[in-house]
Amino acid sequence: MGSLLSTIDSPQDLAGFTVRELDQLAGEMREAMCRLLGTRSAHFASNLGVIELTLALHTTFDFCRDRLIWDTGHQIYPHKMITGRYHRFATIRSKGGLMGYPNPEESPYDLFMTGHAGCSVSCALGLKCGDDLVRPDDGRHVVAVIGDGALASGIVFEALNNTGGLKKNLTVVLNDNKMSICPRVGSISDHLDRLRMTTFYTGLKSEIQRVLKGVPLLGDPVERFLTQFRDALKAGILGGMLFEDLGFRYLGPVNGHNIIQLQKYLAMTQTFDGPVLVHVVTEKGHGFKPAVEDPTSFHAPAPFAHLNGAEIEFRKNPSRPSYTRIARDAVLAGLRRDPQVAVITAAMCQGTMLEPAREEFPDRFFDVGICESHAVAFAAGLAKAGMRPMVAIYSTFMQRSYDQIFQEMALQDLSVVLLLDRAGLTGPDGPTHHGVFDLTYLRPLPNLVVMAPGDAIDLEMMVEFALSHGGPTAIRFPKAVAESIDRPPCPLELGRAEILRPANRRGEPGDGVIISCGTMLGACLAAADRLRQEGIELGVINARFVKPLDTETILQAVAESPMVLTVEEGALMGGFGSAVLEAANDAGLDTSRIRRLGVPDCFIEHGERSQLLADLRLDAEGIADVCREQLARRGEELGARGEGLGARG
Ligand SMILES: Cc1ncc(C[n+]2csc(CCOP(=O)(O)OP(=O)(O)O)c2C)c(N)n1
Repeated sequence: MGSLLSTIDSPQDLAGFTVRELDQLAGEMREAMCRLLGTRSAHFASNLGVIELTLALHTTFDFCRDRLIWDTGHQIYPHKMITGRYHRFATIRSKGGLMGYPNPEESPYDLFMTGHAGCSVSCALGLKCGDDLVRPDDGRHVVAVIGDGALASGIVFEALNNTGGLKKNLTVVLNDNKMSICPRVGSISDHLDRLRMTTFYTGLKSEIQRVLKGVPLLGDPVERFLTQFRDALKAGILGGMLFEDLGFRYLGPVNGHNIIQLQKYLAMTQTFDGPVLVHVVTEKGHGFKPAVEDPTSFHAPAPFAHLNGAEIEFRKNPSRPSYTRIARDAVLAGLRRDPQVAVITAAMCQGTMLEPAREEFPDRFFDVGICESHAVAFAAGLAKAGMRPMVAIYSTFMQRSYDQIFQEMALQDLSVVLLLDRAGLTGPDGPTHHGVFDLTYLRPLPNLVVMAPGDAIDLEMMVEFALSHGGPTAIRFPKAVAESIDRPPCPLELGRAEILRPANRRGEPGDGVIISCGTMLGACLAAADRLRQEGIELGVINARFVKPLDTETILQAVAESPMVLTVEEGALMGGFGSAVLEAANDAGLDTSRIRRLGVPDCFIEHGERSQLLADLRLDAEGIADVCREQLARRGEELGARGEGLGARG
């Protein structure tokens, strides 16, 4: 048989496909996934697991008009392949290419641009209610597909509760592959494990309850026996009791790799009145043995080369450690040093490299699932009880816990350490994952100390400092290979910046100063080196603390320098540069000499991190250019006023 996949421009092309043809198509989609992973890192195992489900959904519903939301969106590749994007599939996650997540700009089949877990049921319910109000005669079906990992998020239960109460016709497909990125955690996963054991159940709870109500309750001990008997009967028969009690009809468990079965039960959902949950059992990595055997490593693996069909070899990763690894090692050192130290992750044990902490300190390591707000409030509880908790969450996902950072952590002045990994531009994941807003949202919170290490040496010291500090702290670091800048040791002191090159040399004012926030420090030093060769002498300051800001050092630099450039890998609005501007303005200094470099007020696309940074001039070349520009502008201004650069102060 020839290639079917290349002939599919839209799901309509699947009409009339036989089961054999759909199975062949599924095989071709798997091959396309493997070819992709030969070139770049991408979400792999989750996508392999939903190929049959995707085909069944698109052959049962008409998503030209019906609505489909994939929770999180990392498992959208098969959907992209059959919704007119196969010819561009090889470009996925590269700059200018397809996004690795749903993107309404690419296709009307993608309704929301998403990447954070847990919002599918809420959005689907909103769509259903909206459609019922705006186009009540259309009878559109609305489907949300959610993984068992995302299911345990608090917001999902808010949505299930709301849906059950509204009794809306909504289909939730629970894609149960027994895994989050790491094995799923918590009691809901135990519940799902029990459900997987049961035989198919169609959710006729109301009928069964009628029968059960007929069982008479007599006096003790017969009453007790019958109550126990009734409960046992209920537990055995009402497989999906949790969902049924939330007002959903439960269908399942259904084999998620059998397209015919899937089509049958998905079609059945269209005939019911009220919300339905279809429990689909899939295998993460299905069809690719190494991924089935190790779904965690194959969630989003590094590019690999095939060997003998089944065996694979990963292309080499850089041997230098990442900032994540430096932070992890400092966390481990803290756990070893002090029995009161604990560490919490929200389903990102692998991404935060905390597996050794999980193995070595099972009592003080907590994976709370995809529940970031709970993670921070839980840490606050630990701190109140006398522990020293550290919460390792990516900057972008930490946004979920903002209210708990404010209320349970900062307002109580509790010693919780936030480790904001992936702060800055994260690269191929794109706008849903860039961690650029944390300084803006953390800065206004009283009590909170906010740090950004200039390099690996700083990061190590900051973790140690945070653990000994008697109040809430946050440390942000990027997704990058760690740099260690060669310089004399400079101990970390609360609210103190580090001067690497004085703005003022031997009593002579220099041409300006660069104030670096975070790991842009290396690029700032390199820019200063380049400019020195051109006769431009710049000072370089490593801010270290965003809050409290070292106003003494920074304001002195502003007062003495004709040009000040702040550099940060984060949103300009409300970020570090804003803090410098505010402080200078409060002190009555001339702020026109300050220029800020960072992420402007727009969402940044996906692409290699280095490319994206260069586009924003956040590399040595860009920083040097901005300095030249600013110095030229300043010179013109002073010239127009008849002052020379000698009147720098
Ligand atoms: C709010 C939030 N926290 C963390 C993540 C990181 N993350 C991406 S996929 C994933 C696992 C999702 O598991 P599941 O929903 O079961 O989907 P599967 O990959 O197993 O298909 C996690 C934790 C995220 N995308 N959003």
